[in-house]
Amino acid sequence: MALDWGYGQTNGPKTWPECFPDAAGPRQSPIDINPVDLKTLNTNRKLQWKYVPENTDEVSNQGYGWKVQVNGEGSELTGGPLDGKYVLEQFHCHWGESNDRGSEHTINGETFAGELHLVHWNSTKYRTFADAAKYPDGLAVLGVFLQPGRKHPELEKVVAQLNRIEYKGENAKINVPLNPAQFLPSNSGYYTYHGSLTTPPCSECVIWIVFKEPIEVSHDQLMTFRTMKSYSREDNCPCDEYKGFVKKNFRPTLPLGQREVKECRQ
Ligand code: 1SD
Ligand code: ZN
Repeated sequence: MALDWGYGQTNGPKTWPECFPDAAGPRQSPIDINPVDLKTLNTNRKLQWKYVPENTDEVSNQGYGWKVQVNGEGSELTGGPLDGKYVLEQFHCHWGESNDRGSEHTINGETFAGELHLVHWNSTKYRTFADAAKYPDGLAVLGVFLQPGRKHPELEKVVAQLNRIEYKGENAKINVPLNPAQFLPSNSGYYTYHGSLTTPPCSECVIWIVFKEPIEVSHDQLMTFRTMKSYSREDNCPCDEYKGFVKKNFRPTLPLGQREVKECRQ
């Protein structure tokens, strides 16, 4: 693959296995969640989270989207399908060219305008994020569907910085406390299954927890995502089909195979 991986014709998800063999594995994400195939999650432990709003650090342009890095100290995701404690590492979003698609997971074929991912790692068993990402129970990612509606005030704290990180490789401090708990739908059940990172290297190390209820973000917030550039300030605009904009960054769904999706009504 001559180009960096991406979401275009020549470097998109179909080409990823050439350079990242895990991408062709049996435990890939995202998947279509079919309500007919669900089993019930057998646990009496409630999924619980605690975050430190002051520990949200900076937002960066990755060339394929934005990512907010978090200092995970004091954060905690426990219970539900998880054993031990997982700490927050970062959060980011996936979106599409228009509001009718953009989520990575789909529900019975239904797509959403976007999907927010809060990426956590197992600090009970592993020493660092990078170490945890080598093991099947290393990461836990919370997925939240985005649908067009009211402006999301907490997300706006990220959106307000995007014009400062127009180009790949740029970053900006988020200078106000931001509470990631505000992204999680209240009283929502969730689906859980064993999967992978949805971007290269597509490592099969993620316990996915996908909330059933979407949250609302505004059309303008989604439009601002699409103004990000996929190349750095010193480079020429690539002549790709998106004219160098991050118009879309979702991976299409992969087969469930032998896996089970479990449902928790919480
Ligand atoms: O897309 C992200 C990627 O940016 C990176 O953050 C990775 C974690 O190292 O996670 C994937 S994802 O599976 O959370 N989409
Ligand atoms: Zn993601």
